[in-house]
This record gives sequence, C-alpha cells and structure tokens, in this order.
Amino acid sequence: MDFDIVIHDGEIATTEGTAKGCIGIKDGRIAAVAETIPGGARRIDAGGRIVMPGGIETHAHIAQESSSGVMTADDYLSGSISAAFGGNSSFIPFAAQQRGQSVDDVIATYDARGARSVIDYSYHLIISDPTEKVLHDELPRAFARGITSFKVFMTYDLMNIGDRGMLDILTVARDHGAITMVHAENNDMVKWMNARLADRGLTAPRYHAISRPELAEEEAINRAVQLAKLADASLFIVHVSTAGGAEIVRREQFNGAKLYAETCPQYLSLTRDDLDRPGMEGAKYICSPPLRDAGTQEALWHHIRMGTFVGVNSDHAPYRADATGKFLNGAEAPYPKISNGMPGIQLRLPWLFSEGVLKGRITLEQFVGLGSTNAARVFGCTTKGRIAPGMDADIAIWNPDTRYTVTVADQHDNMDYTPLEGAELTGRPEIVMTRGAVIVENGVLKATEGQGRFFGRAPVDDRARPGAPVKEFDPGQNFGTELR
Ligand code: DUC
Ligand code: ZN
Ligand code: ZN
Repeated sequence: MDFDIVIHDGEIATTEGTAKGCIGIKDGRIAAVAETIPGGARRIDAGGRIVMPGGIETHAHIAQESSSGVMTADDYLSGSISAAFGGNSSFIPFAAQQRGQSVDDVIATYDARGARSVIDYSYHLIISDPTEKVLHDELPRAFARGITSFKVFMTYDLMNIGDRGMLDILTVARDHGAITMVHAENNDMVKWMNARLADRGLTAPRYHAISRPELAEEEAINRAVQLAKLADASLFIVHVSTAGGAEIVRREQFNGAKLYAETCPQYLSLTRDDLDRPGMEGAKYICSPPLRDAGTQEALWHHIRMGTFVGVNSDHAPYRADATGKFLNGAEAPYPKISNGMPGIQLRLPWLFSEGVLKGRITLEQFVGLGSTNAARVFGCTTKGRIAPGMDADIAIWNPDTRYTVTVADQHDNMDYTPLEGAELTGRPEIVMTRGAVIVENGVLKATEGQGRFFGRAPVDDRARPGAPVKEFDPGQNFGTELR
C-alpha cells in the first residue's frame, strides 16, 4: 500500500505492552502496524521515541460559563491548541445547560464554539434542569447524536439536582446506554461549613480547603453509587480527591457496580498548603473539591496503581488571576466568591509521565490506559485511543528524555499562571497527530483553526462491570411487580 505517513522504529506503547515497530497511515487512519514498513510519502523516524495513542482528555471546561456566569479563559481554539501541545489528539469538554435552557439550545451553542477546535472533540452534557421535556424528548435526541455521557452536580445551589433528579437522569441514561458523571460533594455539609467560617470572618483562600470537608465528598460518592445501583445505571465519579472516596469506589467496583472514576494531577501534586500562599496567591489554587494533603496523594497514587481509576484528567477550568476570572468579585474577594478551578490541560500527560512513569509509580502501559485507551472504552470513542489497523491515526510521539522547567510562558492556553510553575519534568510529546494530520511538531503548531471534527460516541461498554440485582426490582421477590 502507498502510505501517506510511515512512523518507523519507535517504541509503540499500548495498554498491552511496548514493542519496537512501524505504523503506516493512509487517509487519516492507521492502515498497518508491523516490525518494518517500507515506503510512505513521509517517513518519520521515531528512533529513541515512544509512540502512543494520542491522549483523550475527558475532563475540561472550554468556552463554558460557570453556574454564576463566569466564562472560562479558553475557547475551543486556545483550549484545543494547549491540549495538542500536551499530547492530546482529542478531548471531551462539557456543554453546560443553564437552568431554563433547552438541551437543543445548549448543543447548538457548543457546536458553534467547538467549530474552532484543532483537535477532534465531543461533549459531555451538564444537566442542571432535568424537566420532563429534557428527560424524555431532548436527552434521547442528544444520545441519538452520539452524546452518550453527561454530568450532574450534587453541590452548588444553582446546579444541584437533588437525589430524585439524579434518579430520573440515571434511569434515562440507563435506558439509552449513556453514562452519568457526577460531581460528588454533599451540598448541605459544604454550606454549613461555609456559614461557620463566615460567622467567624474566615474568608481567606486557605479556608476553602476546610469549607469542603473530605467527609462531604465521601458521603456524596457513597450516595451517588447507591442511587446508581438502585437505577442499575453506569456512573462515573469525576475528580476524586480523597482516600475515603477512592476506597468506596474500589469496594463498590469489587461488588460489581457499573462504576468508574478519575482523579486529577492537582490532587497528586499540590496540597492545601498551596491555598495558604501569601496574600491572595492562594486564590490560584481554589478548585472543588479542594486540594488535600500529602497522605492523600500517596493513597491516590496507590489507587491509580491498583486500577481504581480509569483516568487521570486535568479538570482544566481556566480562570485568570485577574478581574476576568478569579477576581471578578474584587481583588480581595472572600473564597466563596472566587471562581473555582485551575488550568492543566497541556501538562496533564507530561506531568503524569514524568511523575508517574519515570518515578516508577505506574507503568508505561498504565500511562497509556489512563491517558487515552480507557477513556475511549468508557466514553465510547470507538475509533480512538488504540494503535491498531482501522483506528483513527491519533498518535503522539514522545521524547522521553527531554528535561525542562514548567513555566507559564510555555503554555498555549489563555492563562496568566500555571499551578505547576517551576516544576522540573522529563519527557514530552514532540509530534502529535489527529486523524493522520500533524498538528504539533517540535514545539510548532501545524494545525489550522477548525481542523478538529465533532465525533459522536457509542454507548458505554459495561461488559466487565455487571451491576448487582436489586431485590425490589426482581418480580420473584417483589410480589411480581414490573417496576423497571
Ligand atoms: N467542578 C469541576 O469539575 N470543575 C470546576 C469546578 C467544579 O466544581
Ligand atoms: Zn466538578
Ligand atoms: Zn471540572
């Protein structure tokens, strides 16, 4: 065959193992994987390099208004470019419904925003207003278009849909083969803590850590899982930040729940001490759930190693440290009025490679799974996340030896800080492709605006997570009632 590109002599890394080989690319797809492949209109020498499936970032807030109306600093152009420089060939940001808004309108809005992307993209829908029309008319239309995941909140008054709302959403999701993602923190526990801190005038950024207790996450994760089990639905816990939360996930997975979870680099690399930096510096480290402590970091690494988490995703939520973002409500705003979130889409994979693989905490194969392949399986990206004939040629070629110091000047997002400023890392992507098109090469952007395409996704593949029967839905044990 006459290949468009042949990548030769690289160490091809997959979740199954790593071996030297060549990849032939034709018409945007992987056409051959072999020990040697001759020819190719372009030959890329990957000697001494790691060749892996392009990253799939599944937790990013791009061109998204927060519930209080603050727009993220990145749109689909800057967000996707930054993602590409970090080794990602595709991403799945959120498309957020504001209360009262129709899902059709949400999707049309994000279609217009997404059109600027340089990498392929899909959306998880955030549902804040599960009306009958949303549940039974609009969500089925979204599923039909391949939007097979969405996120709900158990916290924030403007987003929290309550346990009943969650059961309704979980049931519709189950019926369509979709997966429900959840931000799990107990809203009343957080509000009660906020009130106690406010009564004492304790509003500096560091009190954010205290205001959202570990117990609030653990309680909500447990509740979310029980709700999902009752509905026999698939559930994905986003941004797990506590050892207790991870233990609940582990236990319930062992019991068979259709349960998946992720954690994020910030919970592995930063601590609550960062919220206590001088002046208002701590505001840059306000995210929810909040940063925890060194003991938690060790526990989360253990869970990553043991397979509790299918992904390590950035939760890129870029709000600049100025009046457009963090300080929209004033330079000395109390912590509850400072936008929640921090950037990280470009550094997610390089940081995980350097701190995880090179420091011996995870294997290269686990890295490929956590950064790409597992996401493709859980979120139904059927043509992405694997290096095999027929798959999209979404590929990242890494130099595992490059040493560098992280600085905001090298980030391609639209931010004025990086929480990892000064970190010493080793290894980064040199060439990144989406569907066979080189989008980044040796620090230079090769893509043009709008080159990325929307991709629809398949239903969640739960075959390895059977769920557990619920007595009250078993006609043999519930007086023959058909309730499902
Ligand atoms: N949850 C997120 O997932 N990201 C930013 C803020 C939040 O609460
Ligand atoms: Zn969240
Ligand atoms: Zn998020």
